[in-house]
Amino acid sequence: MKFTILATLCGLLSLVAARPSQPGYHNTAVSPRADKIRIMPFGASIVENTCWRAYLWKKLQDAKVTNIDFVGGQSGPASCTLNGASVSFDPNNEGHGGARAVEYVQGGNLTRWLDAAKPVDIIMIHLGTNDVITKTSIPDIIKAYDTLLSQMKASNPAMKVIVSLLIPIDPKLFGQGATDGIISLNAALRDWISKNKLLQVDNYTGFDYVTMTTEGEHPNEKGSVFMADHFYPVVKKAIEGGS
Ligand SMILES: *[C@@H]1O[C@H](CO)[C@@H](O)[C@H](O)[C@H]1NC(C)=O
Ligand SMILES: CC(=O)N[C@H]1CO[C@H](CO)[C@@H](O)[C@@H]1O
Repeated sequence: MKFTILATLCGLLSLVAARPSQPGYHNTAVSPRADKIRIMPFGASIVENTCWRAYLWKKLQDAKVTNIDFVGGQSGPASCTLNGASVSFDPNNEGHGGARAVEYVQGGNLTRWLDAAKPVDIIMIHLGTNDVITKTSIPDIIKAYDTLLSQMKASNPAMKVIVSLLIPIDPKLFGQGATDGIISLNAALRDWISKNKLLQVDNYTGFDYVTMTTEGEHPNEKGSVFMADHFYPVVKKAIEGGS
């Protein structure tokens, strides 16, 4: 009896394993490729102007995960230092200061950028802070996320989508409404990420906007280290697979 159950289980498992890769499939590696695994950082100024990408790149290199290429038409920041030492990293990204998710959808920007960088294997997203600051409603932001996700899947159905919850912002900067808006958007994003079986990075919990940002919004060195540390296990797993 036990044996039969085990055999049945094994049969089921091999069926699951034999299925072609599905959108949002968590625990498989990106299909083996001769060239490098292409990873697009996507968002607004927190993606464009801060050093978490540099620290993430360094952590991956230090862990001998070197078969990667960060992609995108943007290139920066010009330099990043960590504990006083300069960090070398791949600066390519699609972070655009001031950008909103709803604008990206209207402009068709992401589709153009994905086309230019094709194939994108993994996308890392931190996006929506400016939508909240400009008082876009949460349902409208989530609708934009829906459209962006369909654009990613159209570009590469096997694309692994990593979505970061938004880091908090100081109410001194844009008022309590914006600070609370980030919390509401994160709650909606948690549901959306889980509904769509995407990979989540929690960059909210434990992030302190007083000590970890330069002015209440953009991560300083400490905040960028925090973000890199939180992206790292999720990105590494997406690259390598395994559970
Ligand atoms: C997005 O696309 C629109 C339409 O082409 C363009 O006007 C806008 O500048 C683009 N946004 C960014 C951040 O590149
Ligand atoms: C403290 C905290 O929130 N940790 C979470 C950070 O993000 C990773 C990836 O989503 C989670 O696994 C941690 O629990």
